[in-house]
Amino acid sequence: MESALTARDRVGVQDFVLLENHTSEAAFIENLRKRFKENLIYTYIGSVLVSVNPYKDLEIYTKNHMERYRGVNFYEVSPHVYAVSDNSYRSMRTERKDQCILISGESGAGKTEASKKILQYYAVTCPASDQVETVKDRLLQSNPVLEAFGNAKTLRNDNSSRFGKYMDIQFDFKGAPVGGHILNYLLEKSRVVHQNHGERNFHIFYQLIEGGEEDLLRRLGLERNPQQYQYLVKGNCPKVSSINDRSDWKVVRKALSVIGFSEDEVEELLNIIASVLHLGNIQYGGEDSGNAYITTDTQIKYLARLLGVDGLVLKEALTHKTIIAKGEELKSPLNLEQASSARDALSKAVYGRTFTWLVNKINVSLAYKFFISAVLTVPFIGLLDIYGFEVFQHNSFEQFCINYCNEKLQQLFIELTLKSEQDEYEAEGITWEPVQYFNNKIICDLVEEKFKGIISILDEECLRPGDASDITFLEKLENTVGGHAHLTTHKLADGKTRKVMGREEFRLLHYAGEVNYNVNGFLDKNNDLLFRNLKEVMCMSDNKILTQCFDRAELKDSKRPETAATQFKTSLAKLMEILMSKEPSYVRCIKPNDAKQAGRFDDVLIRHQVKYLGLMENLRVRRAGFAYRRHYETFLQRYKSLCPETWPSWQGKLADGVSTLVKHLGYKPEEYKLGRSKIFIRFPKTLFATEDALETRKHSLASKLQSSWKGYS
Ligand code: AOV
Ligand code: MG
Repeated sequence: MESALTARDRVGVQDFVLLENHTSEAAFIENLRKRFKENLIYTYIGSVLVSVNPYKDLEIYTKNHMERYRGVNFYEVSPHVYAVSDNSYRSMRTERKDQCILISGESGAGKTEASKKILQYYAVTCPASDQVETVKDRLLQSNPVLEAFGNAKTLRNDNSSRFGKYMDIQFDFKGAPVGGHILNYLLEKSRVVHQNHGERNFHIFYQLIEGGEEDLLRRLGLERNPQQYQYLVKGNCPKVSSINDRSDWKVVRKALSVIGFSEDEVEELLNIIASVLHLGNIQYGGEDSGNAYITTDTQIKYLARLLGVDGLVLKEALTHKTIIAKGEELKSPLNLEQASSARDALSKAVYGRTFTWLVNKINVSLAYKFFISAVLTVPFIGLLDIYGFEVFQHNSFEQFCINYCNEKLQQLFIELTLKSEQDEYEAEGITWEPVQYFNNKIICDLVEEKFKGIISILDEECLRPGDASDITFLEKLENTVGGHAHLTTHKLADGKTRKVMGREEFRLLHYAGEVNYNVNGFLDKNNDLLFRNLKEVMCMSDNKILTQCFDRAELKDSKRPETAATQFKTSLAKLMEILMSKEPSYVRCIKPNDAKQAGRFDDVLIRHQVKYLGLMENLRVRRAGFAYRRHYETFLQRYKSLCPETWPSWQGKLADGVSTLVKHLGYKPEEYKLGRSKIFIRFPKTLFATEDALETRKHSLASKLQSSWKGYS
């Protein structure tokens, strides 16, 4: 009977730590299910927020909700992404330590939505001034722009992020957001020229075609029908029911002006977008083995005008290649296949570089104008929203990079929550029953290790002259790391072959599951080369964006650029360093079903995510562990005024001071432990009570002071 149920039976517990049977995965899932049914999508594991995508709009993101979480301690209100936002904000303010909020989960789990909610929370609740209003607007408006150019419909998510994003929000001494900076990671450029069945190209193309004004489309030489464009028909999916390209276009146009793009810049940006579509419609004639020639002159005419280049030179560059050998320029004609891939390489390069330009431009607009070198350091809150782990029927180089990125993030989570936490107890001499967990470092190493890692082997094949191909790369993988526990190829150690796997595939056993990668295209995508003469044409362009994207200096530089995977590896390593230097908070997103449907809680799918996200281990460490820890000095400094023996200063050993202080505050022995250099506090409520006592003392001091002032007047 419903009425006989206690609230706990019906809605579950809001912190898994309170779960009676905390070691049972079934109980964990049951708790998630109960809450999900009641539209309670958020639950804590200590300070980690677990979020289940509701796939419907919930009335929990209003201004009233934001107010409810503002300045309130974590556990006094129901779990919410706003509570995490507020907690990070207050830690940044009180401890003056940079924060970061790491949002993870597989594709479609709700990472991007969560990051937007966090940004909105800061925009609404943080103090403001005129200048700050502009910054807030720009921060918020950078989202629709980057999503238009960097997100697309995939089979997993109608608005899937196809680039990784790390955004720093800077705050001034009053706690007002005053600037921001975005780092972007490896855009999935191949989508510009090819989409799998049921997927789309980047949103911006459809927005422009559906929403662009008549005279704009006329000027760009575009028709209002995505089916006309080769680059938009591959997935056979021009319309998506959850997306309104026409109204999104208006949002993006407005956002571009708010961020500070001039009309000229917008015009040049759209010229580039239209040019990519025209490039895609260039067709070639000629036999497979013979020389290719262009059969579609209209496109060349539009391209020449939109990009401000000489049509003939462009035509020549799209059918020939030039290389410099022994200081001499050699030109040779391309066959049909080569010419098509040269055209596609140009489209990808133009789009990819324009995307980077866009991010830089947004960064200029977000830059904190009063930032004066290191003298005036401003605290940051970083928000990480990357592409989630993904598995398709056909997985290629892009999935390999995306899933590798997720391995790195999982590794960071393990390092910071499971490993370092337990290491610290040990270092501090706190007795502790270790919790076992799967450490995915072994997979990260398999991918990125020097010489023996998959990326190294791939690079080696990319640099090897002669007969190197995707297949020789696979063979090298087989020979070098074939016996690795997390890698399988179709060849067995005894020389026989495995039937379950394609001849061109290798399989990685990722932390989140098995993925078969088809090596077809790995070398080309990793090389990411553009023929010299195509670069030259772009350098000659009148388009001001392109002249910034294609620098003449690049033509003189004979050094081979780093491969795509190695660049990615290096930028991820830098990202990890940035994140390690900040105080992290976590949002762990879970996808409830594969059908993108509201109200459906798929047990198998959810259990799998709970497992690979390491949530049970996280809970175990949390249950047995301590919610807070502070160095003796910091703790004493902050709370010494609450005890007559430690105020105004403690002369003895720090540990003794802290011991005296907490005894005076009435801490019970089970509530805390004293380590070598830190005090460990088991429950948040203990620290909150101490914080409240401090507040009360401050207030009473302030009112005493006020009344004594009144006495003078
Ligand atoms: P992702 O960022 O984790 O996937 P999104 O944040 O784009 O996933 O979420 C996918 C879709 O789920 C959104 O477009 C919404 O329709 C819905 N959704 C997610 N969170 C919420 C929420 N809190 N309330 C209502 N609807 C939500 V990917 O970028 O593909 O890895 O790479
Ligand atoms: Mg996303």
